[in-house]
Amino acid sequence: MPEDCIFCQIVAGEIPSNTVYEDDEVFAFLDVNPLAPGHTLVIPKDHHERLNDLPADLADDLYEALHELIPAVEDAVDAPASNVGFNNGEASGQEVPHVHGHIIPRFEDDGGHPIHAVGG
Ligand code: DGP
Repeated sequence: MPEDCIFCQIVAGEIPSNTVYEDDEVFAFLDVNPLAPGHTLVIPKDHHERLNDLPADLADDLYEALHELIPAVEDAVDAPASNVGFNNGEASGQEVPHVHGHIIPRFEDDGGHPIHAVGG
């Protein structure tokens, strides 16, 4: 693991986080700067920078965790929907170069924007 990777340090327990989920391959925790209550980050434990860097079996593991976590996070904060997405590369806004999916709960009339508003 790169020594300076914040998310590797979170997986290793060297930086505290509010853990939402953990299995052998995947870790999920609350975002330190939440865009909505329950904003959760879902990451592979192994260090890979971009979503498209993941080996297929690890991508499957990540998707299976998302499949369970999306409704669980929505239920936890009583949200009817969520934005789910990955910033993939620095120019897209990826600040932490360790693959992470955002689950951002959304509420009726919360004033937020859909993902397709990027650049708009
Ligand atoms: P992105 O822009 O897609 O790379 O999102 C990175 C997210 O990671 C951002 O929403 C804030 C969050 N984040 C950064 N550092 C930490 C940390 O040390 N702990 C937690 N829980 N979240 C962090």
